[in-house]
Amino acid sequence: MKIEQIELREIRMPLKSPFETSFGLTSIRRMILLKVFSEGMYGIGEVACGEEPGYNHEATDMAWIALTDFLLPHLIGKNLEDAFGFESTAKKIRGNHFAKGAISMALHDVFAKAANLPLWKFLGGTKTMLPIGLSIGIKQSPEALAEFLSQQKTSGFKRFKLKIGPGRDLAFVDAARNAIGPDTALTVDANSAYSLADTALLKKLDDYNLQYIEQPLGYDDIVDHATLSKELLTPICLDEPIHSSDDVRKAHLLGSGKVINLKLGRVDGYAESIKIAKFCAANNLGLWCGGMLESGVGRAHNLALQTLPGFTLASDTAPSNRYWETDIIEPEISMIDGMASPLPGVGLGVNLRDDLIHNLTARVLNIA
Ligand code: OSB
Ligand code: MG
Repeated sequence: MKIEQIELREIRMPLKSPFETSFGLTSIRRMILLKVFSEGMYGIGEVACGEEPGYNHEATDMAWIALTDFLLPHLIGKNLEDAFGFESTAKKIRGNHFAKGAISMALHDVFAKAANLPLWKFLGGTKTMLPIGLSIGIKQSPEALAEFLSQQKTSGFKRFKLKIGPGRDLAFVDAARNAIGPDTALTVDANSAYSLADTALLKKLDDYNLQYIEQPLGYDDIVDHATLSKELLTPICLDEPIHSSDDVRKAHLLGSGKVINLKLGRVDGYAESIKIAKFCAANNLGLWCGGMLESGVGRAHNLALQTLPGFTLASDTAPSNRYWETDIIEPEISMIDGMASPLPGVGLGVNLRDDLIHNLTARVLNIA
């Protein structure tokens, strides 16, 4: 397919309520929607990195430059054999994972449309019952967290994940465990806020029957995580340092974690994601799909991804109405009894709410 035109659009979406992690507070999400046009169709992807380089090195404004100055000049006008046709070019440009991820998403959407298939089937997905977990930002106090969780009792989520950080950890986990009871799946995500010097404190988390502890140590570390793994009974889940299937292979070799949080954007898109799902299945690693507070476009891609065999644990693809007053897609992402289904439409399977998107737009660039 020939890539005839590309549209880049930054949108700004106010979250229903601010989301706090150990690296910062987010109130308004700035994401970049990337559309590729070919043969009368389009495919769409989302750059889901943070507004600031607090999660990883990428940020919205830097991704815009990576796309306009370095990546898209190699894509416009190209005739691609298949949805992986941009991979070798993308590899020559180092880093900038979320920017590349959006290109991969858009290409897979448009190639799935050309094949007249739902994206999840185009990818080789087989799972149709997708368990969903909820990620919960750091609350003001353990009491506020317990109160929030009691309100979630009938929500159906298959797992609750608490954001934690130094000084906002044990008392919060204790309050959460008491609020939800001993059997509901519970995890924590530190977003790299601790070091090996905190081992004694992290060991205390073993008392709470957590499914896993996500990314306790350095955002680029897999070595100290291997040391920590040996000290803890609770499995470690890796998020930030995983950028490729090779990273998963190395982490597994070192024993850095038993569980992988896979984010499409963090690993450059679908090619590496598919390899990671295969590797995790073959090596008995737990796998689930993470989130970056995406709009419906990113959420729909995340649903398609987690239909691949290999996904074993509840994913962070909460329904649209968890974060947004109104999402930019129709139908919105939803779940029943904590389970979502892959979208049945051709390609990504959503319609864009262009009326809303127009009003949320901060800048647009058309490349032809
Ligand atoms: O570490 O998984 C993370 C949000 C922003 C940046 C990093 C993370 C998160 C979340 C939210 O945990 C997941 C979601 O989209 O619901
Ligand atoms: Mg995480």
